[in-house]
Amino acid sequence: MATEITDTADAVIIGAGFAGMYALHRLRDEFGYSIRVFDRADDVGGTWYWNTYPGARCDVESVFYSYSFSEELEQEWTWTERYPTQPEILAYANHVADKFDLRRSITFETSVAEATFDESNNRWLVTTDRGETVTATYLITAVGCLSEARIPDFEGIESFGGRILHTGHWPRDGVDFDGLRVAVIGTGSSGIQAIPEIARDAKTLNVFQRTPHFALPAGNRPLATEEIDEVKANYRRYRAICKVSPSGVPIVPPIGSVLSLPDDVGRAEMNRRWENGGTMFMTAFTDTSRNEDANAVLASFVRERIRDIVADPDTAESLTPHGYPIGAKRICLGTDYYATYNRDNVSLVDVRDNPIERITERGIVAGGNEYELDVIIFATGYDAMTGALTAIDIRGVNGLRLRDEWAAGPRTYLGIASAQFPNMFMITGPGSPSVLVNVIVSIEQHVDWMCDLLSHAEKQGISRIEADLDAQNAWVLEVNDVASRTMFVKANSWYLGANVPGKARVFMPYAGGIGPFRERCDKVAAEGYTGFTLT
Ligand code: N01
Repeated sequence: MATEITDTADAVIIGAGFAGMYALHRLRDEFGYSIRVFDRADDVGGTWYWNTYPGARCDVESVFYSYSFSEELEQEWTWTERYPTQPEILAYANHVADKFDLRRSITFETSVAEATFDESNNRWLVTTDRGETVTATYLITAVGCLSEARIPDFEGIESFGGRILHTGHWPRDGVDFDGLRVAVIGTGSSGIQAIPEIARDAKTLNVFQRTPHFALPAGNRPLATEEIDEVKANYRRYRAICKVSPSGVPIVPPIGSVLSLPDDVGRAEMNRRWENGGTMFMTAFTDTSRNEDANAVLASFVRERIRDIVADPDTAESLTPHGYPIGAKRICLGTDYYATYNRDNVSLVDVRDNPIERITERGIVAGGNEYELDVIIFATGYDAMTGALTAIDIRGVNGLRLRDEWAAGPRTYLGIASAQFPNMFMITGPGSPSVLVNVIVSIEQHVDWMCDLLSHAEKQGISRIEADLDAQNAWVLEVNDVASRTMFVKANSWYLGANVPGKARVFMPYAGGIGPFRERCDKVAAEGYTGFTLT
């Protein structure tokens, strides 16, 4: 039986987070395309819609974690804190949706289940879980890099008599922890933000830690009016810096090689940056991201701070990261994170050597002890970068399935296209810098570059845009090569898929920085979209 088509569009966009919203705005309002956007949430915001856990905040400074495409938007929105809270970012997303009238093109509470490329007419056939079937010239995935939440497959989990939560799917009406015995499993960015907040309210908090992460003080604070005014007056200059910088934010320049500087000078700089808070601690020196001896200096400074802050020496030792370079796992920013372990109601359960054995009706069993609990919070992360894409049954030419093609690791050209999946574009796909940089700068670059390509295709009467296999193979090699020269490959992390049992161990993001990536993409465009076949 022929599939009944319920709608026809120029493009289907999957996801109404920051990537989907910007792609919608450009393609609908500038190109005049007919667009259907689908999102499983009941409103815009993507990651910032779902991550409403206590303490959720971005670790990119607010004034730079924002769109640059509209000067009017820049001037009318005023951030209140150095690092924006989740409610403030979501309010910003809502403001953008209102201002550009985005919601009328978005179908909420609807997931895309399948997308199949039809070679007979070079169109995608997109099916939702609500029974819609839309054909579109282009399929644009804006599904987020950290949106497929993961709960490890612990034995007995279904028998737990209390409440189970994941930081990435937090209840919208909040959770009252007053008087409750709570566990947090996981001490990555989400856990490190949530733990101090939950500790203030819960009766007891047990933190189950497998690998200690390096946490730096965020140094969050309200923004002064003069600071806001200065940024607003100079936004064009700041945005230009963000666009060409490696990480998508203006950086405080390094002062030199830590191995060459006198010890007291290096130490003073680390102290200064630690006190100031934020990730600029990581860029204090020129050599710490490539040279392990230099990196060890930075790491041992943080280890000393942990010992200074945490009163109990055994707990301090358990919280101290060893065995991998600082920055190899995503650096975390916290507020009172280490000091939280000095509270009487907080205990660290080190499950590195004694993993969680099972979950029972009453709680968690680890190291032969049963911890009785009312709530278990999984801060256990995501099937990152690929999980949300492979969850959709995407089929390219000859019915090839994306999830099969990527079984040994994702394969893309420039993180934006994949051979044999014509007319499909991934915003912040694997192979792009996205998660290693200010993601909004990355999103704008991807969407703008894709828009230029679509405009070129339209002018040339091209109906099929496909990445070449050779170009893709070369890009995959380059992504791996760039990563192999960094510290990122020296730890288990979600960048490598290491947090998902059975997932191929491949470094997924492009570690060369957004500035160099932009140059590379611009060169491809200037040379007539080399590495693509346009027919
Ligand atoms: O997830 P994670 P996340 N038993 O994967 C542990 C972004 N983000 O949600 O390290 C016991 O980092 C796991 O242990 P280990 C940011 O990019 C940004 O915290 O694998 N423990 C780890 O401790 C970030 O990197 C912001 O040994 C288990 C934790 O769970 C990304 O999202 C805020 C386990 C997972 O850490 C993901 O962060 C929040 C098991 N079986 C998130 N399985 C900001 O902008 C996993 N773990 C500030």
